[in-house]
Amino acid sequence: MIQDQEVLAAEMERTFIAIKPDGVQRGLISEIITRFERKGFKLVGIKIMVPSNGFAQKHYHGLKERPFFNGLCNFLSSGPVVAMVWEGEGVIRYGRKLIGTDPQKSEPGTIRGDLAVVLGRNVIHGSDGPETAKDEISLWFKPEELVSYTNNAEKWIYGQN
Ligand code: IDP
Repeated sequence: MIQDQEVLAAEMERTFIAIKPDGVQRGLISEIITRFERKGFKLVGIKIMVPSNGFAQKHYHGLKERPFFNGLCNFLSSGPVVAMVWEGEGVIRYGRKLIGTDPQKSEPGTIRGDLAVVLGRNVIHGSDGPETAKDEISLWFKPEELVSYTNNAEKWIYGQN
């Protein structure tokens, strides 16, 4: 039974979430973690690091042609970032909902709606789809840095089959 739960946990959807340097400097780490945790998602990886500019360029490689690319990479590498992997049913899509979009267009209640004002300082990153999630998780984390475990609250979050 415990083994089944472990297998289930290992197969659950995962997404990459990063608290950007502005979020860290503004003291928003616990606020942001709380929103994901309270929803019922499970933290399976976390570290704090200052990414190099080259690393930031790898992370944002899809935006290389955009005019704001250099500024964005300089910003991401300007200070500590909290890199995380969150797990749960629908976590990629719903994580984006928790995050919001452009701070000016995001509803109150979302992270960017509540905690950010401009596009270039939007405090948080979240993978935008399953492929990106996979790529970003493997860029930021070694497999052994991710922990598969059963959280006792899961049976209350998902119900029992
Ligand atoms: P997302 O983070 O909401 O998925 P993307 O379009 O993937 O948004 O852009 C990545 C990041 O680039 C954004 O989070 C934001 O920090 C930055 N960015 C996007 N558009 C602009 C812009 O027009 N000016 C400055 N920065 C931008």
